[in-house]
Amino acid sequence: MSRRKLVVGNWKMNGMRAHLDEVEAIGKVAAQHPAVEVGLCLPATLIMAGSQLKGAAFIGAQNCHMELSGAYTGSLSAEMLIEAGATWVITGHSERRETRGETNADVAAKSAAAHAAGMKVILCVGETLAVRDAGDADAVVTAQLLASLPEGASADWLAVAYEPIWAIGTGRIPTLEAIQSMHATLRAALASRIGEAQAGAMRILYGGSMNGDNAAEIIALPDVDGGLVGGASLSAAKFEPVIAAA
Ligand code: G2H
Repeated sequence: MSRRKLVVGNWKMNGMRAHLDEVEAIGKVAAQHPAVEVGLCLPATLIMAGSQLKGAAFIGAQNCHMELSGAYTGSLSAEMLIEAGATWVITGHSERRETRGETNADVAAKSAAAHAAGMKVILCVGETLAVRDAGDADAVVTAQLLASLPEGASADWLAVAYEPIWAIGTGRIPTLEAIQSMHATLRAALASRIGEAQAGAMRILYGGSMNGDNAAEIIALPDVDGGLVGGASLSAAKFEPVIAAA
């Protein structure tokens, strides 16, 4: 099964208008690597301006509400994000699951709402270090994925990101064997829910301290289809080697 590599920057709560030149530069890097699908999930305040400068990259958001409108102070709907210029959205990032109490059901509802509005989705899952050390990572992450997966999930509009929480922003990554093993486990779990063909077509990204030094060997793994990249996506100079490695 050939799956187009997908490399997406997650700027988290980083980026002011002064950093829009990096968006433009990353868009130009993306144009030099047409075999790779490249995107940047920006803070909401930069989506509209970033979408004017994005070049060959797509612009995404980092969260959306599960409703299309209503009395939800401070929230943004998928329709609003689309109008601003976002075509993808991250759901279920551990930083939201942990600090905002987002549940698997919330993640499924947000993912479904985003799809209904016309967005594509990167759905994140991952285990804590305690779970990994207890030997429960496969079971916990599989359960998290299946409980977070929206009805009708399809490789056309949904990608999964496996992000071990203990690897996020820490400079630590699992062994290559552990990454491949988890991705294969998640693909098998997807097959049990959406069938072999869809599971074989669905992209599963790795996230957690991916950078220009480690991206090539991670993305070369048979069940790794790209990366969700935080710190190393904040400038074109850091992000280019990750994109080139894909
Ligand atoms: C994991 C990743 C981006 P970083 O959260 O989603 O961040 O690459 O900084 O570990």
